[in-house]
Amino acid sequence: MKQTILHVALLLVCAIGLRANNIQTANVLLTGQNTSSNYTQIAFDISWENSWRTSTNESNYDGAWIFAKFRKKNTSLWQHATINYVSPGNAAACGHVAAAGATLKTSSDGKGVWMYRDADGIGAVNWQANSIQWNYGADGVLDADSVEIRLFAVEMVYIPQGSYNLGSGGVTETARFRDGATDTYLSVNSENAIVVGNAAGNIYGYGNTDMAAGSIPAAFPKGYNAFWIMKHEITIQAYADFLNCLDLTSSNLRNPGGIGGSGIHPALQPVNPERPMELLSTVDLLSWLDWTAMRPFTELEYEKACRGANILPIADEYAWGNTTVNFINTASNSGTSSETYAVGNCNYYPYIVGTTMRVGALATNTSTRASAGATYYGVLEMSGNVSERAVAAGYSAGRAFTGVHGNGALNISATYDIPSWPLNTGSGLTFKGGSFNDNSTNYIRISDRTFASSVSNVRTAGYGGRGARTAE
Ligand SMILES: [Ca+2]
Ligand SMILES: [Ca+2]
Ligand SMILES: [Ca+2]
Repeated sequence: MKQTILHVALLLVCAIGLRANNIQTANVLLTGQNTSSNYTQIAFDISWENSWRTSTNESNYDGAWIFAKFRKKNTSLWQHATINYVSPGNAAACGHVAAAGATLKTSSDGKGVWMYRDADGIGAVNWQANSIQWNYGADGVLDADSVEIRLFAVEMVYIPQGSYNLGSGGVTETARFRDGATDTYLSVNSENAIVVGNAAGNIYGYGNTDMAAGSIPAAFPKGYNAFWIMKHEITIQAYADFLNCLDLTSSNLRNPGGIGGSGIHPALQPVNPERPMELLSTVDLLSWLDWTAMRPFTELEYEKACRGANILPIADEYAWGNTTVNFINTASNSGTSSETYAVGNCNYYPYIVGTTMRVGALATNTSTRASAGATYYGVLEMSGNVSERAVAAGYSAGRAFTGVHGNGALNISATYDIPSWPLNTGSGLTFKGGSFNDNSTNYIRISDRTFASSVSNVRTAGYGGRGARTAE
């Protein structure tokens, strides 16, 4: 996540760029204030590496989820900025300006914008002189108020709508999803409710485990409809950015340790900003997702994002679509922003590397899906590195989830406050993908559900996460 800080007097002034992961924003400024309609433009440049858009096979693209926080001078509360949304959300309707080659689109709740390629291509993007319209009047800011603005950008991958197969039929995958009548995968062809049972077309947990009777409701995101998922795990920098925007008491409450580096709140500066945040409790993760106006992904969406649409599963496959795993070894530039590994496609088992790996460390200009450890759609670290909490489909605690997004604000206890999101204990969440701190290769298989009902709120090494957003 990338942020830029603006100190604004009368909605004008200067910007500072902070370093973070791969994605960079620069030249952030407020311009074009309209005191009649109470909006101003947030202008910015943005760049990141390894971008793509393709209309063959995967037919998908990467992009950025961009949102802004502001605070009035002499206040400590960073609030979420309301971006102009006029249906259908495109730049022309919403008053945004996108550089040539880019698409800007506001989410219908006005919590942010997506930015992505408007045509097929591959390689780095560097889009300058973009702007998005901030409806400051809707956020209680007066024409003459002094405010600071921070602009954040998170790399995402677009997962297109399409049918896919759930479960692989692999014999080592605990509690795996399967068709009700036969021990093989189940085709998911819509977002309609899926009945739990032992008839063909029903869903079933292998061995009748971690799949309560009833059905998975229509409103539960199943991965058939399009969604965005973060390209990487949440980085330490992205989590530090969040803590730096909370008051000290809240930051201490949400800080599990592990930030490292120099600086004290509200200027925490991680020593390894590009490594994934670990030690996250359930509440830490879900609060970060609420604050960034994203949502958790479901375990069904995880399988879709890994396996791809209309792809026959390979029994016991890993995120990169086969059953061969090579653990990373032989690091170069360890702990830096250019950390790479000469060997391997997955960070797993504590006795090999013994710590987290820089996100994106295995993706290069010449890497393949298998060598980068990437999913069908190009999502990274979905097997290994840090383990990721997903909404579980097996019990009522998770089935209540309807895909509601965070609204950018936490309650007074610095905690997520969306009633339909899973609670911090119980059976509403699962871990997917395994971590460097695990010791069974089963956990890194796409369809393994070993943890389908056993996520607790503890802060443990190897516990991280990532976010998602329903596409529009
Ligand atoms: Ca006005
Ligand atoms: Ca992972
Ligand atoms: Ca909230």
